[in-house]
Amino acid sequence: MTADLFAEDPGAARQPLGRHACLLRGFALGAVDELLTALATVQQASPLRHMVTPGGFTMSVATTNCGPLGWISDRRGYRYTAIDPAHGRAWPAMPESFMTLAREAAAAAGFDGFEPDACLINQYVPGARLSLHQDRDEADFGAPIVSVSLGMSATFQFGGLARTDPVTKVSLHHGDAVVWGGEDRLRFHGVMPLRGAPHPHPQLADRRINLTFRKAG
Ligand code: MD3
Ligand code: FE
Repeated sequence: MTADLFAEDPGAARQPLGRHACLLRGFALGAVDELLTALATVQQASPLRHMVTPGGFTMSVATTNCGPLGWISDRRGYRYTAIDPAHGRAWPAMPESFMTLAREAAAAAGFDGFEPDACLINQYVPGARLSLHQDRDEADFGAPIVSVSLGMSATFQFGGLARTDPVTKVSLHHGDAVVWGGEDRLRFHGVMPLRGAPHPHPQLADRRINLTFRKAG
């Protein structure tokens, strides 16, 4: 008999990244097709776009949002809005498949009752990156953040509570989820320039999509 090690120990794919942070390898794999179908609907209503930072730089990552609140950046700063400035209407609703996945990932990491009101969607093509930053535009740092990676692999870097603290690198692959809460919620983090092999999924061959679920309001 071949032992099903994963079924006997579902914690085997749970990898701690901090006291209150954990990587759930492959957690979203079973939901990928459903997520991509829902994502296409979201993108039709609110297309991906390259936002401008307060310093005047155009981000290499392309961004959109779904849910009651969406994260935006422009010359005036970073903030959450209920309205997509691209067309003046509400951001598209958070798909049920997104919400379920976010709740389940949070619960698997020990955060029961996670109710995100914002999902930031980032698209990376080769060369796109996200420099080291903290997520601190949310009203309440008590809720965790859940991140889901799809498509090409990326090297994620996370540091400490000060920008100059040493960083640790971890590869994030298609289907991985990461949950950051508690004392790890305000760690500096970023994504190295995307490079490497195309992904076998036809819709994700030359890009990486990251879904970041937050309680912003
Ligand atoms: C670690 N996005 O949009 S989410 C972002 O892959 C962002 O697109 C990354 O960082 C991406 O702000 C990674 C993973 C993440 C999110 C929040 C964190 C990691 C975090 C908060 C604290 C520490
Ligand atoms: Fe971030």
